[in-house]
Amino acid sequence: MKVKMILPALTEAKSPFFRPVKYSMFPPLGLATLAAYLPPDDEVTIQDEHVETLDLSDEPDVVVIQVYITSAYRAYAIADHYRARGAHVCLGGVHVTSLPDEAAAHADTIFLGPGEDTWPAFLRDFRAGRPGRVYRSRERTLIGAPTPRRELLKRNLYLVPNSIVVSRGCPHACDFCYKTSFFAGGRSFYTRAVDEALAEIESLPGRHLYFLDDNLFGDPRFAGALMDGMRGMGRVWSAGGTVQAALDPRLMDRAAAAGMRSLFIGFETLSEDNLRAQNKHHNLHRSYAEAIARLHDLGAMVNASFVFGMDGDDEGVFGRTVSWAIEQGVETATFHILTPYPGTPLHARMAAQGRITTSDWDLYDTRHAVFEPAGMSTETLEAGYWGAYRDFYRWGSILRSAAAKPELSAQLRHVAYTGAWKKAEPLWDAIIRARLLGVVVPLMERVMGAGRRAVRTLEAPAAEMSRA
Ligand code: B12
Repeated sequence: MKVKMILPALTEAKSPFFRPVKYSMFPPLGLATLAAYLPPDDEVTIQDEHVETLDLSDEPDVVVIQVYITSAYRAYAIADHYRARGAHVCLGGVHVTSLPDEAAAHADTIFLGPGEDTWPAFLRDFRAGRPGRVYRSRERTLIGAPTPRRELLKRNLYLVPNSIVVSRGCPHACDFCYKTSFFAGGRSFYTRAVDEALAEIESLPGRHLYFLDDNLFGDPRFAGALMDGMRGMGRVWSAGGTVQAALDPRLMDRAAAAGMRSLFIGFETLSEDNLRAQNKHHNLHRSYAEAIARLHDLGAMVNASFVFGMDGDDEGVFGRTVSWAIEQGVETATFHILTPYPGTPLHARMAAQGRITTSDWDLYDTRHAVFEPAGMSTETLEAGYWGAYRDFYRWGSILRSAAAKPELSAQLRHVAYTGAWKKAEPLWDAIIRARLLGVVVPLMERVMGAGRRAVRTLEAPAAEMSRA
């Protein structure tokens, strides 16, 4: 059987917001996960429109398309194309789960929720000649799940080819998160077996990893055991975590010893009223500043994520948030405009209040205000969002933020990292367009390794002297 798997994208040709750097970051791990359920004699290919031009001239038996909200229209166009060519088209992913009726109009079969139980069930039915129309995930487990077929991914087209997930979902339930609808009807937080996760990590080439888990530390016992198992593997990695986890010294010490180099944290807002209104209770009464300081003390960088446009936000929120992040010495920040994704409690609330202003899914990219904000105009919200990026990544801000750190080596690393990441984005874009990522990324790893060794060599005598 010929199976074609596609991750469509709102591409450069269609959107002025297409950012090659951002979208060349991670390969389509979800599709590689599904491919692992196919027997070796099936012919399977994975194409990711974020990094390559799709070949739509082939004639597969089954087409699998992963649908996100901003790629939904493109996904439906590709689906219609392949249905017209006689393929059996399967649509799944976050957006299909939130709006099944919309997606069903373009599919032979739709899948709701994670695919580990539904996809093999469909394959059995399809081979038996009686595929269903809708498969809804109910049995949620990653124990014994096959390892994603990464050999189908074009590693050299990505900045971080070694992405991995060892858990799904999150123990919390914030109102704006996709989790409520995606994991409806079953467990919404579960992990792999520690030894299976470690075996997958061992199998990855290179040194750097990125855990794409929504909350790697959601189960501290699992995370602790994973960290202990990774100790001594020589890996360096980044992940997403919470303020709560960053303030857990036992867990963070073990994470740092296992090679944690940076943590993406959803601070979301500096206002406790906003946190309460969004049901993000686990951030309440916790010191953000202390969480950041502890990570810095462990040598880990912080990517702080903030959301603008919550009901308690006024026009001053942009300046306050950016200044605060700079004062804390945060290395990178990600800003978003609050986006009510269909299926979330936030969307239900805003729809009930009549505040949703558009259902053009292309605009649901966290850069556009798709609802009426309470504390400012739409224009102010959008302008403030862009202004926050501009102000946070000015050279003056980068230097001020780096100066918040006590040691010279940490200051240098801050400037080098933030500069190389944000200021050099046009250069990265050129590298990506010239298809040179596969050459440049390993080279950078070597240069960064040499840089780290040089700093250690310089710091060793200084440490000796300070002890004397
Ligand atoms: C990595 C990632 C990306 C990466 C790469 C995508 C990729 N390679 O898969 C990049 C950086 C490109 C990206 C971009 C964006 N992303 Co993104 N991304 C993620 C993230 C963090 C992890 C995805 C992942 O790898 N999960 C692990 C794998 C194993 O699971 P999975 O991909 O979900 O696949 C499983 C199921 O979904 C299902 N499945 C999926 N498709 C199909 C199809 C079939 C037929 C079947 C049977 C099953 C099935 O089976 C798989 C196995 O269980 C998710 C958050 C999350 N946890 O899902 C957000 C997420 C998917 N992204 C999101 C968004 C909003 C975006 C952006 C709009 C952000 C932006 N402002 O630009 C862009 C859109 C890009 C575009 N051009 O349109 C939202 C989507 C919301 C929505 N309602 O659609 C999410 C949920 C995060 C959030 N904010 O809540 N993203």
